[in-house]
Amino acid sequence: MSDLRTAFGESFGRAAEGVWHAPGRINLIGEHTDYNDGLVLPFALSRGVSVAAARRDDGIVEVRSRQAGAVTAPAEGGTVVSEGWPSERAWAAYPVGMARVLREHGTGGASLLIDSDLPQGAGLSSSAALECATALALCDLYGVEIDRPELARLAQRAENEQVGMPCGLMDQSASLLAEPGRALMLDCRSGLSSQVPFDPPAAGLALLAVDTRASHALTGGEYGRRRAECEEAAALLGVDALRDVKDLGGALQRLRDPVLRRRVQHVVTENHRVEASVGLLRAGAVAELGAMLNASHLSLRDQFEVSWPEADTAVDAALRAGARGGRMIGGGFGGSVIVLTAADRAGRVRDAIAAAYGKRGWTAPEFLDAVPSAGARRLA
Ligand code: GAF
Repeated sequence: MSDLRTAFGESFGRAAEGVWHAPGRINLIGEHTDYNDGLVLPFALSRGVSVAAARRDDGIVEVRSRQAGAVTAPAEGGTVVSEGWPSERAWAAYPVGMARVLREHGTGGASLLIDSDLPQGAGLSSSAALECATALALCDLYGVEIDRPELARLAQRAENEQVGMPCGLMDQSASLLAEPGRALMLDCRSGLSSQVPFDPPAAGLALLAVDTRASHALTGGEYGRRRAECEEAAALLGVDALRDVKDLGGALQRLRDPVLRRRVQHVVTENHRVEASVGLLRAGAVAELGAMLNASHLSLRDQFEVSWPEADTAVDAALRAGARGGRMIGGGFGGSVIVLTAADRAGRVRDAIAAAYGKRGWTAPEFLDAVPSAGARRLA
């Protein structure tokens, strides 16, 4: 990180006051449940976004990225989305939007140099990592104290209001609250969370993350459409959120629209799978998680309809090669899958996925280490 500090000095011609880091995430299970007030079980990756930063007294946020470009914008003002930024500035909506939300809490302008080792569009939550690293930097620089669950809500708000992406609370919470060797069981209604031990190698297992190389962009309409369908179904069923559906059979009978029925079926059963998965992990039955991952994938593919061909092919190839389970993660329509396998079978599983891709002439997938790692923190 001394490297980023030095680069900041060279880029801005003055010293950084500190360096902050926020990780990307993998969601073990609980997909499209967060904005339904439900349950999720993500953990943080070792990769993420780092920010070197220093205050400015002119009320300006100047963000420079080692991967993207440079953008200057006022720390105070309306929403980035209403300003209609062109696509080459879109990445900067996350830190600038974060600064605008935190402005109400007493932060101000800053110069930020951003570095990321997360593949973009891989569904590993690079946007939330960018928001959370920026949020920590601004709060520390201005001595503003906000507890982490609240900061996660503010980062979600920045993405909802400033960027215009109607995401739930999962990604920001994972980035800010995760602990090494643990998955985070988060109740997205109450905001309460607990740490669940998750250590596949200790059980002779490996969790592979596979970037399917089908890039996703959730600001597109499908994610928002799913969320709207869930809200419509909840309203028709007379509940605040799909979290509150207790009698699934009865609810399905009351809904006429087959699309809404499928959405409800996914959300309700996915919440159950999160609870069951937490039970398995707490009982030390990590290998049995495989069946939960498989059920989640089928539900996301057939009921929620957010999977994509590369994900289905990767999961299918992994299972044929003897993996215990696998599923798409994140919002869908591109991004990554996870695969749980016996550690001594991991090589064979990787080869099988690569071969399935080769047969179809697709760009080779990337395999990442998925080790539950620390949440966001100050590095220097
Ligand atoms: C994306 C969103 F940002 C999350 O809030 C969550 O809804 C996820 O898709 C699906 O579970 O990552």
